[in-house]
Amino acid sequence: MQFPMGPACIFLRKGIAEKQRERPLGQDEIEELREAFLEFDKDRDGFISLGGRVDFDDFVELMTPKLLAETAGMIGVQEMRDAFKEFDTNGDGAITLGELQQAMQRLLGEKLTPGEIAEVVQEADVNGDGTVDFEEFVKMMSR
Ligand SMILES: [Ca+2]
Ligand SMILES: [Ca+2]
Repeated sequence: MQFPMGPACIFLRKGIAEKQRERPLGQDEIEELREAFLEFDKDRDGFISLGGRVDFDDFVELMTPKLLAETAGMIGVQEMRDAFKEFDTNGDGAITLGELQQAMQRLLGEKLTPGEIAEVVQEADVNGDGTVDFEEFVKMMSR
């Protein structure tokens, strides 16, 4: 049976990636854009030509979706921790079958059967204790 680890993983990643895509740009990302902008703006008049005159605000607007899409694929440790917390609702450091099922429904609108949930946990549960801890969660998400 091919289900459900692959598809489930994609759902999980998609959930996180979508959250990433909605976030505002960070200060370092703005700085990065400013540097890129200055490289284009050779005569330093505050405008660059991208098929028309573009000032820095336009440039940020233009580049933001691209930048967010790029970073959405790279899920950092902080995002992993946040995601893990969403699953581990009682905060004991382990995701149980019940918690996973609730989280899938709440976060992703996916109604998996208990059998499917059990398969997800079984696949992720490297040490075989029946729950998914943070380390196992990270491994599962990085596949
Ligand atoms: Ca828990
Ligand atoms: Ca485990």
